[in-house]
Amino acid sequence: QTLMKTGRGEFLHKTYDDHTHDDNSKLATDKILMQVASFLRHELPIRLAHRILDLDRVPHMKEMNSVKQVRDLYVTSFLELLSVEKQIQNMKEEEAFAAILESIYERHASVLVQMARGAFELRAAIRNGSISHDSRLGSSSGRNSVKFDAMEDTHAFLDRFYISRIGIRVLIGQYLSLRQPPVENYIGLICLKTSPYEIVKRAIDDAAFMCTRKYGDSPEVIVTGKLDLTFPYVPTHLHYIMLELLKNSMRATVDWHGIDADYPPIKVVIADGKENEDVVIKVSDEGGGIPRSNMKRIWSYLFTTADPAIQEGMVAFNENVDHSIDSPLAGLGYGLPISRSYARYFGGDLSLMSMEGHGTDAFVYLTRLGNTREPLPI
Ligand code: W6P
Repeated sequence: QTLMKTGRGEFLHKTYDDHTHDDNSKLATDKILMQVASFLRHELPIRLAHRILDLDRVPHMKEMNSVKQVRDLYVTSFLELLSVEKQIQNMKEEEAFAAILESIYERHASVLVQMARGAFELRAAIRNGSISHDSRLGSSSGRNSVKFDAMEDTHAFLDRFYISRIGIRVLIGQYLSLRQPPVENYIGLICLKTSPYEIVKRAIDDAAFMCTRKYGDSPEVIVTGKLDLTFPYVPTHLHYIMLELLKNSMRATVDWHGIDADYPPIKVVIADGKENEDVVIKVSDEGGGIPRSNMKRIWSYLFTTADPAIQEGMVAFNENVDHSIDSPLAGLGYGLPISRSYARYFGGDLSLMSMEGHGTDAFVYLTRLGNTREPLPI
């Protein structure tokens, strides 16, 4: 998004247009790629440095091996970026830089799972009392003592960490896909004509496949609203969010009504506001709802019932944007908070309204890309 908002957006558009038939297109594209590479050479070390400092400071988790390993990855990538000249001047340098970014992208693929392991260890430590829920950090009674709520502060840390990771991966992904041959209607990762209906249909198929694999059957899904709507978005992000919601709704419906029951259909509505306003997708189920006292747990990285060592049956075959098969993230209970971070990253949101004893409505708010600034953790 930074690439689109800093004036570089202009260049990115030209990459696609000029590519097509212009004789000068190769030169023009090369120049743009060198500019984008130089921008990333500047921007990425800053972002990595902020995460390294945050990792250094987070109480308890900073001592865990899984978290230390993640820190080491960040340091390695930071140093790799610093080893490159600040200005990328020719295409040989640009290619070398792209190769570095590819290896960084790969190196960080497992970070979410590693951090989840750390969070799980922390939760276990809080449960067995070796870490107290509230503790004082710094001098025990002096002015510098800071109250630390293990649950809330760790959650906030992980939220910052994951949203920052989304941003870093969007920037790298955007640059690397710009280096590929142009695809119609795409600028890098962004599809200018993302169709919520098409994505919802695919997510329904995927969720139904997983639900059937686990329960032997799956509820019907009815989609209504603006089926012909298209808007600029990153399709992989939207697919991730919709798949997560539909899996949850299907599971709740089957659990609530029992295997072999007649299931009330899940209903999806696609709507859009006035020009340049939000696109909203609602997913409604009659799966019995969530007790209000459980709503906080739904969004928590720490309060999840899942154990990283246990894989659930409803495993996604393309659950995350890393396109991994049978994602190791499945069953961690991270799907909803990560989905919300995806929505928030581009200025949208995800919220759940529940009627205990009846069902749940999930609302996905999406912004047309280009209308918002990138939210960065402080
Ligand atoms: C439920 C629990 C849930 C979470 C997310 C989306 C939908 C639903 N339905 O019962």
